[in-house]
Amino acid sequence: MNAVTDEQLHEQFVKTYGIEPEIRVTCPGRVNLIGEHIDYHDYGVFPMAIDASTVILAARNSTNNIVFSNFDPKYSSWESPIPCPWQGSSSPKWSDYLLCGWKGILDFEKSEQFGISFLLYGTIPPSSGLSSSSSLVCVSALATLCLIVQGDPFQHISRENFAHLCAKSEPLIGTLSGGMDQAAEVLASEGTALRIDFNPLRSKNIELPENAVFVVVHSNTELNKGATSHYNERVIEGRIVAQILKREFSLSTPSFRLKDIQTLSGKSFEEILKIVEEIIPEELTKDQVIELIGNDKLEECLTENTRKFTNFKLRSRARHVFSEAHRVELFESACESKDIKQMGVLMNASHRSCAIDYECSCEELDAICELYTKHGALGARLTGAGWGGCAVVLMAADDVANIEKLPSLFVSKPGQGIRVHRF
Ligand code: GAF
Repeated sequence: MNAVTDEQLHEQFVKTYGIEPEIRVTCPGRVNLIGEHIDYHDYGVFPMAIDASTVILAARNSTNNIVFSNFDPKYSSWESPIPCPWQGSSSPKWSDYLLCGWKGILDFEKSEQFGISFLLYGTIPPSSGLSSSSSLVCVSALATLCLIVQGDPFQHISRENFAHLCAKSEPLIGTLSGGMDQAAEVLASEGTALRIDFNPLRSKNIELPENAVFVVVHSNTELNKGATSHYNERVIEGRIVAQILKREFSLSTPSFRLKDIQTLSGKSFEEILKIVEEIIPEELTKDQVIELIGNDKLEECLTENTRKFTNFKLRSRARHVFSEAHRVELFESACESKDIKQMGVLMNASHRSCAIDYECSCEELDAICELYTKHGALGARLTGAGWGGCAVVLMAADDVANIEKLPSLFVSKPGQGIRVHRF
C-alpha cells in the first residue's frame, strides 16, 4: 500500500463512522540492535524505534458497539456489542491485538465499556520481527485511555507504567513475551537508541556513532507458524534454568540475573559461568525435570498452553542468555566510545548465539547475514523473535554504496516513541 496522508485517514474515518475522530495515536515499530530473547529474563536490551508506524483514529460512538476497521481492505472489520465478553485469543487476528490494549486500559481504569470506533492504518510489515503486533496493543491502549481521561495521558500514567501495562496485556493472545517491544515503542526519543532494563522498567537514551548506519533487511519469510510455540518453549526452558539456579545458589526467588547470584554467592562472573555450565543439564525430559526440581516447581514454570511441552533444552539456552546479556553491556560501551567495528563484532556473535544456542534463526536469515557480511557489513544479525522476519545490518556510512544493489527494506534512523494528537 502507498503511504496514506492524515487527511485521507480522517476522511475515511468520517466516511466509515459518520462521526469525527477525537484522537489520533501514532506508534512506531522497533528494531532491536542487540539483546535478543533476554528481556523476559530481566536482562537489558538495546532497541531503537523505526520510522514505520501504526496509526489509529478513535472516537466514542453512541451505538453501544465496539467497532474496529482497517484502512487496508484486506483486513476485515470487527464489531461487538457491549458488554464485549472478549478475554483473549490463541490464534490472534489484528483486532485481537487491539482488544488486548483496550481491555488492559479498561481494567486499569476500572472503567465500564463504552461504544468506541477505531480506524487503523499501519506501515510496519507484519510478522517481520519489527514489533507490529505490540504497536497495535499500544495504539489501542493509548487511544482508549485518551477517550477516558482529559489532557496529557502521560500525566495520568507514566510512560514506564503505560509500557508495562501494555506488555502485561499482550499475553492474552498466547505469547509469553517480555516487555522490550512495548517499552521501545513507548519510551523512544527521536535520534537516539535505547538501553532498556526491566524489573523495574527503566531506560536511557544512547547516541549512536554518527558513522553507524543500520539497515533493516527482510528475509522474505514471515515469522514461521511455529514461532509462538518455539518462543513459549524458550521462556519455559529459561524458567526451569532459573529454578535450578535458585536451588544451587540459595536465591530467594528464581532468577537468571548474574548480579543477583553474584551478590549472594560472592563468586566472580567467570566462576559462576563455569558452575552454570556444570550444573545445568543440556537436555531433559519432563519427567527428568520433575525429578530434578520437583513437580511443584515445574508447575510454577508452566502455563495452561505450555503444559504440553515434553522436552527441554537448558544448558545451551542458558549460555545464550548469559552471553547475550554480557554482549549488551559491551555493545553499550562500544557505542559510547564510537567503536563501530566492535559493535559489528558483537552483533555477529549475537547472531551466532541466537542461531546455534537459542535456535531461533532460519536459513533465510542466516543467508541474509552472510550476504551482507560479504558486502562489507560490520555486523549482521536477526532482530526480534527470529524464526523468520528481518535482520539488522550495521554498515559504516562510507561503505553504504557497497550494498545499494542488495535487497534492503530500509535504512533506519532512531525514531520517536508513541504520540497523541487530540482533534
Ligand atoms: C519478541 C518479544 F515480544 C520480545 O519481548 C522479545 O523477547 C523479542 O521477541 C526477542 O528478543 O519481539
